[in-house]
Amino acid sequence: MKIIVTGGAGFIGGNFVHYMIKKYPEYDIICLDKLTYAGNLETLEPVMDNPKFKFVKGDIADREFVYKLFEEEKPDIIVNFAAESHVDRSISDPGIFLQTNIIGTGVLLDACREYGIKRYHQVSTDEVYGDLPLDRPDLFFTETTPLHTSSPYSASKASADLLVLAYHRTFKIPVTISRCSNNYGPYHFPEKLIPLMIANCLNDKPLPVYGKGENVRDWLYVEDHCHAIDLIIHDGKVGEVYNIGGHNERTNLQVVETIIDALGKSRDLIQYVTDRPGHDMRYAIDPTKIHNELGWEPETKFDEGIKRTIDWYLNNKPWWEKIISGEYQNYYEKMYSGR
Ligand code: NAD
Ligand code: TDX
Repeated sequence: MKIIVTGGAGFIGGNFVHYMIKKYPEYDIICLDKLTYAGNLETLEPVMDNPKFKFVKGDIADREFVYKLFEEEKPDIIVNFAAESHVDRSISDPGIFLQTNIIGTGVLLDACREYGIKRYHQVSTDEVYGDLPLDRPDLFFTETTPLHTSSPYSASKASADLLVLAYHRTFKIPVTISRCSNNYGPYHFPEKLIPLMIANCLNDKPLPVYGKGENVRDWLYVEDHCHAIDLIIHDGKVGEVYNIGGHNERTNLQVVETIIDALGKSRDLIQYVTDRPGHDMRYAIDPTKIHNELGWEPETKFDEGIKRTIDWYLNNKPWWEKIISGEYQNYYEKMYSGR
C-alpha cells in the first residue's frame, strides 16, 4: 500500500505520519508538503531515514507538479491534510486560504481522476457546520447538520468538501471525508490556543483570552484522530462523511486555567483581549456514526491528554522555542499588539 499524506509536516499530518509508520511498517508513506510557516521538517526528523518514508516538497495547488508525482508514484490512497488552518490568519488574509484549501483540493481530485486512486480522504473540520448556542448543551453536530460557515477559513473548507462530494457523484472518485473537532497534542504550532498558552505560561507572558473566554471547543487528542482516519481509509464507506469528536467540551477559560494550574503559574497572567470577529460560540460533535459503523471512540480524556501535551512541550522545548524565536515574533506583534 502506498499512501500520499499531504500536509504531513504540519501538526495533525505529522502525527498521522508517525502513527502510520509505527502501525503499518510495510506501507510506503510519502509526505507532500509545501513547508509554509506551519510546516516543520523537524517534526518528521525521526522518520526521515526510514526507507519506507519519503518527503517531497511541493504545492498541492501546482497541477504540473502534482500530476508528475502521481504519475511517478502511483499512490493507492491520498490523505489530504494540507491546508491553511488558522482562523485568525484567514480573517487578516483570506486569499491563500482559497488558493490552498479550495484550488489545491481541486487539483488533487483532478489528479485522482487522471491517474486513478483506491481512496481519496479529505480531512475537514467541524467548523463547516458553523456554531451552536451556549444555552443549548443538548445540541450536537451530526453529519446531516447543514453547512453554515463563519470565517473565510471554514468557508474554504466547506467549499473543498462540496468539491470532494461532487467529484464522487460525477466522476465516481472513491472519496471519504472526516470532520473533526479541535485537536491537541505534540507538534501543535504555537499560534493555536493550547500550545500558545503553554509557551506563554512557561515564558511568564500574558495569556490573551478572546472576549470573555466562554466559547466552547470539543477537544480531541490527536492520536485518537489519527486512529479514526486509519479506520475510515481502510473500512469507511465510499462517499460518506464521518464526524470525529472527543466528547471533551471545555470553555476556553477552563482550558487556560487548567494549563496555568498544571504549570504552577498565576491566573493573573490571563489578559482578556478584543474578541475574534465572527467568533463561533460552541462546537460539539456527535460521533455516533463512526462509533456504530467503525467501532471508534475517543480514548483520551481531556485531563489525561492535556497532561501528556504539557509534558511533551516541557520535554521538547527546542522544537517550539525555535519557532517562537523567528518570523513568529512579527506575526505575534501584528495579531496581538493593541488588541
Ligand atoms: P497545520 O497548519 O499545522 O499544517 C498544515 C500543513 O500543510 C503544513 O505542514 C503546511 O506546510 C502544509 N501546506 C499548507 N499549504 C500547502 C500547500 N499549498 N501544499 C502543500 N502543503 C501545504 O494544520 P493542522 O492543524 O495539522 O490541520 C491539518 C488539517 O486538519 C487541515 O486540513 C485542517 O483544516 C484540518 N483540521 C484541523 C484541526 C485542528 O484542530 N488543528 C481541526 C479540524 C480540522
Ligand atoms: O490567543 C488565542 N486566544 C483565544 O482565546 C487564540 C489563538 C485562540 N483563542 C480562542 C479562539 C477559539 O475560541 O481559543 C479557541 C481555539 O482557537 P484556535 O486554537 O485558533 O482554534 P479554532 O479557531 O477553534 O480552530 C481550530 O479547530 C478547528 C483549528 O485551528 C482549525 O484548523 C480547525 O478546523
